[in-house]
Amino acid sequence: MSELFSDIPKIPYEGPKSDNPLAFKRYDPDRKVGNTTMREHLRFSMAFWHSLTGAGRDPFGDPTMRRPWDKATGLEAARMRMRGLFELTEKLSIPFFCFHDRDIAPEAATLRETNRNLDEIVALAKELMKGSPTRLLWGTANLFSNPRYMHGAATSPDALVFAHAAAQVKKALEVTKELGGQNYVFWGGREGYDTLLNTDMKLELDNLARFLHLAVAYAKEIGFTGQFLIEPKPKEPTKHQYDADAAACYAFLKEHDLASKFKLNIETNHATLAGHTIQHELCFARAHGVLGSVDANQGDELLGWDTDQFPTNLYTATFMMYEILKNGGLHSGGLNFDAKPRRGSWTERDLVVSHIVGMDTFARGLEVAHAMIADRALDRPMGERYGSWATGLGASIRSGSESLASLERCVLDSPDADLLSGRQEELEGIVNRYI
Ligand code: XLS
Ligand code: NI
Ligand code: NI
Repeated sequence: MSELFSDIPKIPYEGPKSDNPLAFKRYDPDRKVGNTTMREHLRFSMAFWHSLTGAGRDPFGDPTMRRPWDKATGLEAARMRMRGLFELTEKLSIPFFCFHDRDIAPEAATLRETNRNLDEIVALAKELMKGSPTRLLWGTANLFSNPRYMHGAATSPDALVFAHAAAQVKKALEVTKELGGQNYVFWGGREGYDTLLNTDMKLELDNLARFLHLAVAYAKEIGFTGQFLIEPKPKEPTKHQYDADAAACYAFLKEHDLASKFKLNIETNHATLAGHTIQHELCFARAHGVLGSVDANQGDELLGWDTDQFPTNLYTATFMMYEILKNGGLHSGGLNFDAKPRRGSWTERDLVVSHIVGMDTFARGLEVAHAMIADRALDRPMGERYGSWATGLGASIRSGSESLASLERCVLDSPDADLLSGRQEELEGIVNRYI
């Protein structure tokens, strides 16, 4: 089959001394870090919507990107994009991709016809997979672009819209299974509100839970065994998104008896929008056993929206990989580049270089985090800090053998504890030393 990106070579690993923009400096897929290859640690994924469908549009301007399918339309463009996906992931040694139903095939006048378009492209993807190492990390349904979802999908005030969203998820689950998807994601596109003056919050939240239960039941019915994931985001497109952050999602899942079925897909830029660091979100998810997958990108600290930039910050990547390694890896999840080149970076080469830089950034973050963990560089001071809980009184409190009265007896006549320093600057210096 002829190449679509004929100017783009297979990207080689050339090592840290290379100055070739079209080569990896850190990402060497078969190299082991600890007992695991970089490929398996990092489980990179290309986001179909940004890399194949995204065109550089913004609220003030028309598309800027030049792509091989620019002159094609409809199913023909869709076929070219799917071929482009396999070509780019193979050239970049990216083992996975992710998609929304509407990214890969055009919507038609009725759902029946739309599903037929989807089937055609899914058949093509399946065919291409036969000759390719590229696999599906996760699928999802776009429940936010079509005007019918203007007031939400599962949380729409209109029951027929809920039905439409349900039908879309049914099909998206079927095709995700068909393509061997390892996870299925719910990002609450417009599941939130713009004003409480017109919003029955209780009904909407209950409907969201009903919707997720229906999906779980259908997955069971068709034998889809992939992991379900919820992707927190606090705002945009709605003023308040119900899945605001990891803690809000976890509380919602617990409340509605869904916690055993779902984990979280955590996105860097969404954490920033929620007023958290990504490390906080990953740490919270890890602590509660729901760290499922990651949408790896980065925001701009001066902008209050989801800029979806490619991740280039070594500190952030290091802290992310630290949490991921502490989690025992990503399991069925991965690092999905939910990221797009800037509007001004319009060439095919920019698209490829963006991925290379993102992959090298995480490969370096992996090496640094792994070294810090192997040396117990942060674990040792952490152990000292919480030492009082390991034995004596702390151990006794943890085992539940103390009461307010017994604790009062311990301190009534004794001087205050001699506290240890928090040593924050020293710890930051340790991280700097490893980076
Ligand atoms: C949007 C979300 C979206 C999800 C998939 O902000 O990040 O891209 O990852 O629906
Ligand atoms: Ni995302
Ligand atoms: Ni996002």
